[in-house]
Amino acid sequence: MTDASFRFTHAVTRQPAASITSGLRAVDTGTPDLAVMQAHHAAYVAALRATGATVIELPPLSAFPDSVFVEDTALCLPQGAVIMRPGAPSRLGEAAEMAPTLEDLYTTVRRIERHESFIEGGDILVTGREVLVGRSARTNAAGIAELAAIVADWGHSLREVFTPPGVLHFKTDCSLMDADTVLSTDRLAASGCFAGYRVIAVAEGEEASANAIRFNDAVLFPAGFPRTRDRLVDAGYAVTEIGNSECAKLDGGMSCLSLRFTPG
Ligand code: CIR
Repeated sequence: MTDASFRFTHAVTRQPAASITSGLRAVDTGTPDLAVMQAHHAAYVAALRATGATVIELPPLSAFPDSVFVEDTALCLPQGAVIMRPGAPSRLGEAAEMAPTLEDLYTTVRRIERHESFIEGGDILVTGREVLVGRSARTNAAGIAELAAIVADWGHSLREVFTPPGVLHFKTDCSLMDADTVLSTDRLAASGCFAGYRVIAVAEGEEASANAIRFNDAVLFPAGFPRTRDRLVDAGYAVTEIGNSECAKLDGGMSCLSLRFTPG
């Protein structure tokens, strides 16, 4: 997949709903402020657009408090999109809400559909050579097996890995920086899952900055993590810092806020 793993013509986002205050969180660190989140979200969309991409902004979905985190609803590959089955019961219906948008853009849209299968996009890292999927509290073996069969039809190899205990998603702890380079926490890299990749380590104490995105020539990175930011800048990446204080209260970050793809 090489550059196709980080160069895209399109992104889809969804504006946060007022119900975001009821979003899921592992630990309560305070209620997210909608106005601040909206300002951060606007900066995020502007940063995506600044790379030259078309960004489709979907309207708020008040029935689904976590629906701003669109990444969990689908996996978008060059050959087609796959609609997920989120493992959080309150989020299961978000996937169907995303389907029409992807059906408008893609020729091929498939679905994770078995009753026993659960999988969320936050557990999936597509690199230049493979699709890595972390088993987690949201993503189970049945969901991974169903996805593996679909992506095999499209010529991709899928490798099952593990999301660290207590970590929401695989990509809570890592990000793709280019086809062969990942940004990762030490706790995740220590599992050996990135053997053969170049790994840029998140600075100690800045683990919450591991969720970033490479999107075309930009790296969108959460504000407030200067040592990790400097490591990325020193490695030659063009870093755009985006406020993430409100999404962080709901365990969300840069990757969660968009689907990124070149429709096929
Ligand atoms: C959730 O618990 O599902 C949301 N509050 C956060 C989802 C973050 N999504 C992601 O990492 N892809």
